[in-house]
Amino acid sequence: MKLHWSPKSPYVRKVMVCAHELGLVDRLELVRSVAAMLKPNAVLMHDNPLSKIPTLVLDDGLVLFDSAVICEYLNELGGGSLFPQRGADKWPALRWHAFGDGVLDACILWRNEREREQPLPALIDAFERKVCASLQRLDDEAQALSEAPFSIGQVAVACALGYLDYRFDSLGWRAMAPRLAAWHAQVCMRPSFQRTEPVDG
Ligand SMILES: N[C@@H](CCC(=O)N[C@@H](CS)C(=O)NCC(=O)O)C(=O)O
Repeated sequence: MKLHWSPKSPYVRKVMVCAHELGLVDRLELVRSVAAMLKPNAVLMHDNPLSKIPTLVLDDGLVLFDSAVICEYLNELGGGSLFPQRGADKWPALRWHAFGDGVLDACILWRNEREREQPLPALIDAFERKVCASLQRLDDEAQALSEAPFSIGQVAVACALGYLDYRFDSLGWRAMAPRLAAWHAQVCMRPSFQRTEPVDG
């Protein structure tokens, strides 16, 4: 399987964390692909016309995106339990997955805006408010995150927090969400997170 990959992308990180958790890393051929909103990548678009990473090309030619679909595919392939199928664990896991991805989506738009020559203050303010409100809500849920079985929900939330460390260091998110920070520190001890720390280059 070929994975369009970058060591910086938090969505790719979700996929790689799942691959490590499921023992599937050796089955992935990593292809370094640059994806930037303003620079569609022709090679990547051959596989994914949306020019986004992660994109997974299966051996039979089927191309999977986005990260949610790829993570679920890997979970099924590896016979894992990262996507609880039913019962009380399913909806909290899927909600945290959407919550983590939503925080990431806001952060990516926020970063794009702040790097423009003349960022729009109202947009910057709106992204900051949404991300900070999400951190406070997740802080209230820190105990639930630690008590629930480890799933795609925790993977997504922890990858979003890792992205804040990587790109929004000055936000000082730990001071706003100390219980969440303690939970995150525990999750970061997992080998799957240690082996997927974002790096420049
Ligand atoms: N919802 C997608 C988001 C993926 C995404 O936006 N990835 C970024 C890299 S971190 C990207 O490919 N950006 C290029 C673009 O938006 O054109 C997923 O979960 O895979």
